[in-house]
Amino acid sequence: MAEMLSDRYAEDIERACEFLRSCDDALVVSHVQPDGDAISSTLVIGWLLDKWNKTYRLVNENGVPGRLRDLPMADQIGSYADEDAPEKKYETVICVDCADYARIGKIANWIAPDARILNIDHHPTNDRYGEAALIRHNAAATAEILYDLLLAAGVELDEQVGTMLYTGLLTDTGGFRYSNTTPHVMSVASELLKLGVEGNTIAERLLETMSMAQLKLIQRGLSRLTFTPDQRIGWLFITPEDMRETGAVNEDLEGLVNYARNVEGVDVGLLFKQIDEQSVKVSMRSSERVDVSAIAQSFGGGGHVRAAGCKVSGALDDIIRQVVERVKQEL
Ligand SMILES: [Mn+2]
Repeated sequence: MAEMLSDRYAEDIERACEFLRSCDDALVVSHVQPDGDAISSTLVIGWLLDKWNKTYRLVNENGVPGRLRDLPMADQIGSYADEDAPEKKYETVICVDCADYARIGKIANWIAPDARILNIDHHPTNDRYGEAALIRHNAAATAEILYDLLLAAGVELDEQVGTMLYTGLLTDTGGFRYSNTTPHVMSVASELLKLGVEGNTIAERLLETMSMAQLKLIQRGLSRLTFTPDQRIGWLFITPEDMRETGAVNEDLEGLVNYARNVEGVDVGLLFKQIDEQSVKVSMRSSERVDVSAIAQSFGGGGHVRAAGCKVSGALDDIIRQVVERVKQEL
């Protein structure tokens, strides 16, 4: 596996290891509304810093989504709202799974302006911010990069860190189904299973189980599913009332956009989540034909070729019209 990796990548791994070995009192942070890979990657860094007897703090703006709370060490990750601000701003920061620095959200308030930053990520739109950047665009997950890093660091893996890494791989590949499920991903997953990781239990919890609130939200979303006359673009929307009345939380929105995208013949699926009267979060999913990261970037967002997103200011109806028109231009 290692020989497939470029010299540049190997050097970046080495530099990242040096950064981690020499750091202390580090803030480990992932993006706002963290997903499985963001949480897993945060935990893996914490696990490694424990091995090396470093002090650190794990945090993100929103804390750990409910279905990820069973992960080892997950109770160590704090949220911006629930944690006390540090007395002194952090001078050393490790950002995982964050395409750009702004994606850490309000946590930026806890960080010194001249802080040393290590940036570990796999998003194609990552701009290599920070003092040290470890980026591999063709990695399926940040967790996949961290597996390479742990091997290079020469630490012995155990079931605990295996469970974290496996969770990142599983969630960012959609259960080992997306096109990013490479031979390398599968061989890493295989190594992790050998550590005793319970792949089936993790999959059951993260891919199969649904909360009642999530089901009710899907019900509402589906009742509004709309397509262009040629049925190549499909979309649905969710309002703040939907969230309130169903008792759903943000993580319950995950996968909803796929109901639009997965219909036969549809090239792009869109989910519009109204945040308030003046802003809407847009999630985009595409078939191989369309690069939604470019579309998202034109609205100030970013992401991957087949999965991207952005936040747009304006009224819901206007934004739906604008984004659908923009997608039409790409077909
Ligand atoms: Mn990721």
